[in-house]
Amino acid sequence: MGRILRESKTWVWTLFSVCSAIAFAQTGTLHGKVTLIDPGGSDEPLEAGDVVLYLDGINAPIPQPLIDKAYVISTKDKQFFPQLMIIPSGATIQFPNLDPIIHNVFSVSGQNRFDAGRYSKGEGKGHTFSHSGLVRIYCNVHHAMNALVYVAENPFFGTIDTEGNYEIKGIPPGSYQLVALHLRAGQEEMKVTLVAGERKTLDVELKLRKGPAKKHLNKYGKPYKNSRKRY
Ligand SMILES: [Cu+2]
Repeated sequence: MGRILRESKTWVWTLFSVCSAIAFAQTGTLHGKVTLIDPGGSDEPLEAGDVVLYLDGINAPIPQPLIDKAYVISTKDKQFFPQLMIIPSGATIQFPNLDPIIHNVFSVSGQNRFDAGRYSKGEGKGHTFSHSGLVRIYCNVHHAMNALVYVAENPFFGTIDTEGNYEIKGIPPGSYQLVALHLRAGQEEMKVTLVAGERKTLDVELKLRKGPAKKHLNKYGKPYKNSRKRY
C-alpha cells in the first residue's frame, strides 16, 4: 500500500510540474527601461522606487496578487517616505511617525478613503486597502506632505531597479495597457500585445510636469491654514 501511495504522489507531482511548465511557457514577459525627461532642462536620473508599473485591462482569469510582505510608509522630516508605492489589493500599509512632531495620514480617494487621526512619534497606524486604483495620501497638518499608492488588482506589476529597468513576468497572452507612474510626471499609458511565450521589450519615457505641484484640500475639503506657527 505504501509503495502505491508513494507512486501516486510521484505521479501527481509529475503531472503538476508538467502542467506548471506548460502554463508558464504560455505566459509572456514584459521588460524595458524607464527614462525620465525634464522638458525644461537636463534629464534627471531615476532612483529605484521612483516609478511603479502595472498592467491594466486583463480579462483572462488571473490569480489574486500575493500579499507576501509588510508595507510601510513613514513620516519623516515632514514628508512621506517612500512617496510612491504599489501594493496588492487587500494589503495593509503601516504609517509609523519618525518625527518628533504630530502628523496625520488621510485620503479622500473614493472607496479607499480613510483617516488615521493625529499621532505623535511611534509605530503609528495602519490601513488596509481593499479597492483597486490610485490613492492620494496626505497629512492634514502639513500641506506639503503627499504620497501616491496604487492598489493593484492583479499580480502583474513591478518597480524599477537602480538602472531604471523593469520586468513583469508570467503575463497571459493578450492585449493590455502598461501604465507607468511617477509622482512628478503623472502617468504614462502604452498599449502592448503579448503572444504565448513572448519576451517583449517596451521602453517607457516619462515627462516631468512643469510648474509647482497642484494644491489640494484638507480632509474637511477646506484650504490649509498656515501651519508653521503651530508646528
Ligand atoms: Cu504632517
